[in-house]
Amino acid sequence: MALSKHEIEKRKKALEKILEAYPAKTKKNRRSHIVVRDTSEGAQEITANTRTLPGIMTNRGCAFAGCKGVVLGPIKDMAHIVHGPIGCSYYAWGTRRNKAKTAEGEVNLINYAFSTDMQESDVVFGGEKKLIAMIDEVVETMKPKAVTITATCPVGLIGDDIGSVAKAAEKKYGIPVMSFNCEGYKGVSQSAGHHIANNVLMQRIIGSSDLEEPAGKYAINILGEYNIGGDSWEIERVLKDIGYHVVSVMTGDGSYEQLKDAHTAELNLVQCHRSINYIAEMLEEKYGTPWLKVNFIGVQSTAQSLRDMALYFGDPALIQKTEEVIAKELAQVEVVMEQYKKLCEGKTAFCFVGGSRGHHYQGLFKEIGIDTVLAGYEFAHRDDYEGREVIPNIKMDADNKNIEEIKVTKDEKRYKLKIPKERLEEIKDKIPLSYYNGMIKDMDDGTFIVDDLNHYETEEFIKLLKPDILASGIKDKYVIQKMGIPSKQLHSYDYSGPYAGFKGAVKFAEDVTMGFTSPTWNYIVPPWKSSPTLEGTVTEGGE
Ligand code: CFM
Repeated sequence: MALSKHEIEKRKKALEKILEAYPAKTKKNRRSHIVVRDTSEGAQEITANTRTLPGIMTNRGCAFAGCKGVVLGPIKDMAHIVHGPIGCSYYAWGTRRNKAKTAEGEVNLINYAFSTDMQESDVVFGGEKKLIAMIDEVVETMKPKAVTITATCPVGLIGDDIGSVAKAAEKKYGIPVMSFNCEGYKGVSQSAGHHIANNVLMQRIIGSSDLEEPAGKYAINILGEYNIGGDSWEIERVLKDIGYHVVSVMTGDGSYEQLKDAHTAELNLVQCHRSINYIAEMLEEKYGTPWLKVNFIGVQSTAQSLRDMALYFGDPALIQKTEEVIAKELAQVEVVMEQYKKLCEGKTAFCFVGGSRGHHYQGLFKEIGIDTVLAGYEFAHRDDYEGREVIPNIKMDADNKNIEEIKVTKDEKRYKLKIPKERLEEIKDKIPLSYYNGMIKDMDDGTFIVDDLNHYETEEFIKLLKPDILASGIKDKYVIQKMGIPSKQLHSYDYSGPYAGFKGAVKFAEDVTMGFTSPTWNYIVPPWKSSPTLEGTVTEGGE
């Protein structure tokens, strides 16, 4: 709900109060990462994708997490070897819930973690030998379609040449072996790792098959969908029902075999803009395939995205089929959603997730009557907040320059317009083609937008806004629950899901409602409610 001018001013003052606890320099820094939504100010700017100040308890991950964990990890028929100490792999193993399945007899390595288990002696004397042995073992026993080698921090520090190890292994085994210098420190967050992974996938795999025409009508790729809790399966179920041919999903339940054909699609859908907009842009540049920003989180957004897709292809039969499928799906979910809405109506939420969900889930919350009063991203860039129109104004710093910007050129043989030029002109203002509007413009006056929200601020904003639920991550979840507030993990979905698409929305509504109605809360007494946090007595004479 939008607040009045007076209320907005009050919020701005409250923010100043929260920031007062910081030393002057930190205060200045953090103030630039926080916006109180105020449409009277016009376009509001936020600082994003810069270093977290030392000492601040951030929720961010590292470049390695973004490269191996996020983008590469879900590709099921490739072996993802982590060159580094075991801790990096232990943390990354199975925690992201990017599900994958294969037909009997096909390679599916999704449940494995391959690590070189670097020891102190490898750090001192070099770890290349160990890596070579690891590749031999993995290729011989697992028969992967391709191999990735991802570097963790010590690898970059000691200078192991994973590039030449990869090259030699590729020669030896005749399958692609790709190296990724995605050492954790390579960027300010996992965002850097996304970019590094995007570059190599584009250079080495995408478009590497001989296929010239798509194997089905209305051929699409789904980009930035990682099948967390089965999300992409639910999305694909609906798309296939309408008649789309899904060439590849990047990278949820994805495969090397699918990725090779990705150039044949006639449209690229982009769900998570942050993690994969690089590939979307490069596909457009190289093959002329436009990308469409979609959002399959929430009933209304899903229906809207399906309509946008149908409009792009413009075939009356497809448009009609789309409406039929939407009607059929809505008939199944709307009544149920209404029931959950009755139990959730009027409540408020914080929606703070990595780089895209902080925006996407706000609509779904709204559908069950929950207003988002604070939202933000851990590591997104200004365009994810303010819209892609700000990209030319984003300042490059040393950290950004650290990540290679690769340039792709038009593939003279394969580049073609996927739909007639006049048609493109006609629809370009009606659907978000090659454009993302960002989060801020969708938020109500008086709400907070916070970049890289930290633990101190989380507690302070909870005290100020008293939300009924927090959408968050594992690092802050239990602190929040100990404050007596249900916390819905929106990275792993707390072992639940899918939350995408029509049926996923119902599952989400059910889980959130359960969070509110669980009797657990009657048994939790936050420590400060039963005893003061500080106790002391003043005695005379210093005794
Ligand atoms: Fe994209 Fe993601 Fe996200 Fe992301 Fe992530 Fe994730 Fe996320 Mo956790 S790719 S930016 S790096 S939607 S792992 S599936 S939930 S922080 S908001």
